Amino acid sequence: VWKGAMRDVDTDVSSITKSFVNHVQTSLARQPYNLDNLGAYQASALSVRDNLLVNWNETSLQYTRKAPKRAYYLSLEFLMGRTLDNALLNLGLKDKYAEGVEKLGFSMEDILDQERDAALGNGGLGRLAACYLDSSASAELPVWGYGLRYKYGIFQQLISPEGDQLEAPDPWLDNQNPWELPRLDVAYEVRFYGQAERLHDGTPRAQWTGGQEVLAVAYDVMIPGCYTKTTNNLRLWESKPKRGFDLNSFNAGNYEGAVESSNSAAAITSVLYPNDHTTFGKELRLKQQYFWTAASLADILRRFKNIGKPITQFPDYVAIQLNDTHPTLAIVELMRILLDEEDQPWAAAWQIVTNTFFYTNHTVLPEALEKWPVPLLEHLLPRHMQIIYDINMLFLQSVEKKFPGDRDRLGRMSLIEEGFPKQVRMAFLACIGSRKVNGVAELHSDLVKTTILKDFVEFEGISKFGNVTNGITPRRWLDQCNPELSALISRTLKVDKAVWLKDLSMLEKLLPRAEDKKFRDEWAAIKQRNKERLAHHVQVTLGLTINTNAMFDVQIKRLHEYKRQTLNILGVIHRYLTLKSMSAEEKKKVNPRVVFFAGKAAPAYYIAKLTIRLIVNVAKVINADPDTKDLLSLYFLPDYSVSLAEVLIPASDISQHISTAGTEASGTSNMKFCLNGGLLLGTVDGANIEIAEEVGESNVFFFGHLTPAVEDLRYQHTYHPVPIEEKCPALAHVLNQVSAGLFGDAHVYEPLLNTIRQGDHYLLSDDFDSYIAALAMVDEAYLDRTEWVKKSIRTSAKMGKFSSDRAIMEYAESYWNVEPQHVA
Ligand code: DL6
Repeated sequence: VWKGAMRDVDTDVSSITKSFVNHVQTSLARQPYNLDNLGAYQASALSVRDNLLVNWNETSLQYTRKAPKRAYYLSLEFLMGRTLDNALLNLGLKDKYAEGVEKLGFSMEDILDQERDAALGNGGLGRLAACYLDSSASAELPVWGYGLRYKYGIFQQLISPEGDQLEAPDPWLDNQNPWELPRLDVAYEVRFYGQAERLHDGTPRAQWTGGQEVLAVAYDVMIPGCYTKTTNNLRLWESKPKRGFDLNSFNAGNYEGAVESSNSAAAITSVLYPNDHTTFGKELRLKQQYFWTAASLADILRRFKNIGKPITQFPDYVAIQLNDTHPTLAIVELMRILLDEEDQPWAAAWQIVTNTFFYTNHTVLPEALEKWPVPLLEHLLPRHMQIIYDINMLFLQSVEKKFPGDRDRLGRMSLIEEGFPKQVRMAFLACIGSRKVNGVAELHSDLVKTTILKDFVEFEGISKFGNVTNGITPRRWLDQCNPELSALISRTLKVDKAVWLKDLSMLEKLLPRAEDKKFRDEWAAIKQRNKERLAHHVQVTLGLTINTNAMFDVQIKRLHEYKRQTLNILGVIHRYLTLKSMSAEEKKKVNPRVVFFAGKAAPAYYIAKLTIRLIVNVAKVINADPDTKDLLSLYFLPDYSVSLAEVLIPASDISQHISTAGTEASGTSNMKFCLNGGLLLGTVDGANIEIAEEVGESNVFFFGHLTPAVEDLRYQHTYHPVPIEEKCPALAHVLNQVSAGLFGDAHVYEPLLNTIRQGDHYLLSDDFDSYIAALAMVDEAYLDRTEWVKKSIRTSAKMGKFSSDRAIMEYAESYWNVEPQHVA
């Protein structure tokens, strides 16, 4: 059993209670005898933090002393969720703290429930970043994250009685955040606007002056590895005015003017943009991107300089991973520093840059590919725009050399897209400024190479383009969210969880146990208790009673047309109509099913919001229908979050991942469900494919058209449309019932239904019949409960590949060239 990451003083329960009481009296300035759960949470967090701090300091010291090559993960989103439980588990202290707080009259569960999620992300991309931090620390890799300390994270979602999504701010910092360390001593000035003048002195140098200067102040968040002393850092930047306020304006009686610039500085990190897969070209968003990349690079450079090596060796000590194109300005900023401040010739600077950065693409959807208007960039970052033009000119010259006379190609590959206004294509800039580029699942990486970056593959060669299939951390997504299953696995494998949680392929040893009735019964009983835990949660939070004898069918993710929640709800309506037409005898053979949805829609995404409204209103009708409610019920759980996912995922029998083929880059919740023994109903898309390869196709339920067919089907929709009544009568019937007002609001849903009737870009009418057939296969399979549990065990047992430990080691070895550093 690992004993390393505890301070000696805190290894026993009495030290823990002492440290708890001490924090109550000193840090919180409260009396222990009338402490509420929130106070108890804060005291526990501060006490745990003391342990983390010791390890964090030792880790930093080790990195400074040994100066290994380090990697930096730049992500505009880190969807961390709660920290206390995770920290306790990674430190191996959970049981002791539970005992300690119980002695003081508290329950660990109530304490954990007090913590607000750190929801600094929209969805998969931000949660992936959080999993990678956990895995990096657990693998003892010298990796730091860099992001923004948004005052408000992703909005809170409320659902009105009519079924409309309403958004409220998420003031997650209101109760103080015990997990962050303000580092007022670590601050950098970041400039915006102003003038850039080339020096014309025979060098590529320029001078950038004037404009607005803003301060970036560091807040550090400790990232404990699992059963190791290694505790890495996530550094989040907060924006602040450089000067408190303008004294001249204040003295002249212009009080508003006096604070204007300080307000505009503070606004930069005030809020996370709630858009997923869309870009809006907003100035504040661009300011966020530059503010964060400039501060992070300044910090990285300062650290590198402390080693005392020449700047040309920068890539030997630093690898920077760009999480999507959001941090692409870092490429230009490093060029600016190297040219204007470090006096490097252009070629040397470009050599350093292109050996430092690595770019991960997370989507091929055209609306998600970032472009910034040239006039906006010129105004906000005049020097950077000059550099982008220079990079583009030299780049196009080299393309011209390789493909002489191919003007179309030059137009396609230019960093500047023609139009009004002209726009900078950030994915192209990220690609040419990086040493390597990767997608996040096999199919997706192939699509990157054959579609959006095809010309770049032809120009730069295939070896620059790779794949790292995403992963999830088994610490949070099994041990933490499903402690009973974790304990069963440890008992069965006869090893401490410390061992298998760090080598998830060991789960394979569970495979023969699928044939062992006693094991199956235990497995099924745990699933059942997880369903009851979810039902209890829904009862307490929403006052609704859920039938835990039914199959739990779950789709939880951001609301998006490509993810096709609409297909799911139309499938539910189809099931409802079918049940309504059944005789009592027929109904006896039907599996009861409870369908859960959760997810947020971008506030301006009208069609996605209509889908939520339809789900909520279908639920009202179905759940109240005495003919069917025992066999089918439906819930939309508001305000989806990491914490809610931790309750939903272990309770699922089947989960849906039903994007139009070729649209979901990877998906990661699919991995979480399968790891927890839930089966997968999905399309042949993203990581679903690799999951099926691992667990065997007989254990997943696939349906729908394949990626190569999609383009052709869309062409048919446009040029040879067939009325839905003819093409898919079952779907037409469902749509007509909605139009006729079966779920109220006869006209409200027309814009949503018309996306299917006209154009049907996401191919619902093409996939509906096979979707219904797949649902029927799920029902059929669930009837044979023994076989179902076997499938569940086999699925979980084969999920080793999808540990984020595997993924992060691929980045470390094949991309960054970064090695583990053991902290003794
Ligand atoms: O790679 C993490 C995650 C994938 O699992 C999802 O399939 C993909 O949709 C998501 N992509 C984005 C793109 N956003 N931007 N920009 O969030 O990444």
